[in-house]
Amino acid sequence: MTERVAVIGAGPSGLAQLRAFQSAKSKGEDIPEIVCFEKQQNWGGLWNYSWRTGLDQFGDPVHWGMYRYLWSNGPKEGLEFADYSFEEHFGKPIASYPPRAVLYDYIEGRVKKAGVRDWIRFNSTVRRVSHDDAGGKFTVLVHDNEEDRDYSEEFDYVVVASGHFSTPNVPEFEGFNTFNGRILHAHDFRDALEFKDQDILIIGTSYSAEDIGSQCWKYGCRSVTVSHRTAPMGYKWPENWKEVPLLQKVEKNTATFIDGSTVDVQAIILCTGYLHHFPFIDEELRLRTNNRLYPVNLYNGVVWTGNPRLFYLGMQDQWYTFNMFDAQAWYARDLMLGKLNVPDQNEMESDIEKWREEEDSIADDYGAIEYQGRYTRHLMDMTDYPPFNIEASNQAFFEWKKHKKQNIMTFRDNGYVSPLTGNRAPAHHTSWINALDDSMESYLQTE
Ligand code: FAD
Ligand code: NA7
Repeated sequence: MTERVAVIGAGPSGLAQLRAFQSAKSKGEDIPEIVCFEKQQNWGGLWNYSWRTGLDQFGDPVHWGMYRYLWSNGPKEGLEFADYSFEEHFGKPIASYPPRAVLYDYIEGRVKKAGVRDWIRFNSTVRRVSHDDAGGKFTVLVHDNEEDRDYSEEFDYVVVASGHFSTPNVPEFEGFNTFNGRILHAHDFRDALEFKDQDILIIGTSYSAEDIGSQCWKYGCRSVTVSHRTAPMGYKWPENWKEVPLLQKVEKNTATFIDGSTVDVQAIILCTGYLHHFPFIDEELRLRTNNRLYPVNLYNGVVWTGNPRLFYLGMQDQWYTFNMFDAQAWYARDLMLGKLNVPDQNEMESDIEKWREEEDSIADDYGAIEYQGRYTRHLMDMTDYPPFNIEASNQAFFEWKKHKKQNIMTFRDNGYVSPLTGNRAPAHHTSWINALDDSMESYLQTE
């Protein structure tokens, strides 16, 4: 086969695409040439931690937004690769909320075994993707960061797997210029110890707000105030934690909320989400969406309807992650291999509309989990991605939701049933509140 595929990004989504092709190859199938461009020095995407914030050593925006002491915010039973169980990787059952380094090791283990590293060009930032309608090819302009050199290559297919939790959404509030402390976005948060003995204000009520607040509390901040735009999170918080309405203004260290209440704080952390930001993709090929379960213009959540040789992986708001990216990658692979086809653009758009209408009628988080599980199964059913027990994954998510409601500071002490092996994960040896060492060595200890 002489066709060429460009994969942009070697995070969990891009690596899923590489593994999907390698899996077909190992079964004797003829596959195209795959070139994966990764701007960082290593694979793993967000799971590849760095202390850096702001700009990287080459002057480009830092991709990473993960921080020290991060433990999975959902159960690992909701993201387990169907072709590579946690038990296979670690040689024993492990607890359900692995810290970042443990998940990184798991992600890396599968692709090391598959032997796809040679398909990746590291230190290579994609600067532009354009399409020549006459010639039918994509041109990908790449910057080699080490050599400070630009070059272009042509491809038959492009898979965008550059993630969408890296460009911060940064609102401004009145008086920020007068604040006598640090104002940062979650993207730049690295070490909770920075805020030890401080009173902190968090804006936002989603995963980052909940987890960064919990981290700071665990590592000794004096108080946490969380300000909401729509609704409070409503968990049973510790006594030095309160939820307040939206921030109205800041004067020096005093924050005033729209109900007139005030609090003095030394740091403000904006946990206000991220933008889908793809400045390197030509306008007519560029995905424009907010963070939702079924973005526009992506047939089966993956195929760019304006040009079905362009794919976007992992662009959904995420309950399911690694296994959903896999299902998407296997599906995209089979389209590229010509084993599957897409209908015409109108049909694709009306199918998308049906999924989006359904999404709009979802009543609660349980409905959203069930919906994304169903979407993942829909893709999985079309390919040879090993079928796994979606109901068991849904169940793990449902129990996770209940455990969070029972106690937001101890939910990570629970274990769930693997959708692959059917085994229930053991409890971690130390309660999350007391486990200050997030290293892999510590997590994998049995006592
Ligand atoms: P990413 O992991 O973002 O990887 C994208 C890759 O593309 C990166 O390596 C990047 O360097 C590269 N790239 C980007 N632009 C270019 C370019 N122009 N040229 C070349 N390369 C490029 N999910 C969970 O399941 N559990 C969790 O606990 C969890 N915690 C999270 C915590 C935080 C703080 C954040 C931000 C996200 C978290 N997530 C979590 C969700 C996370 O999005 C997924 O787990 C996963 O990392 C998404 O994989 P991805 O490959 O789509 O994107
Ligand atoms: P999310 O899940 O997109 O949530 C963003 C939050 O920020 C949400 O609570 C929003 O409130 C809030 N927000 C956004 N803009 C504003 C403004 N202008 N004012 C006040 N509040 C605002 O992002 P997260 O970072 O929490 O999570 C993203 C991923 O990172 C996730 O997958 C995790 O695994 C880690 P709203 O409810 O819309 O009023």
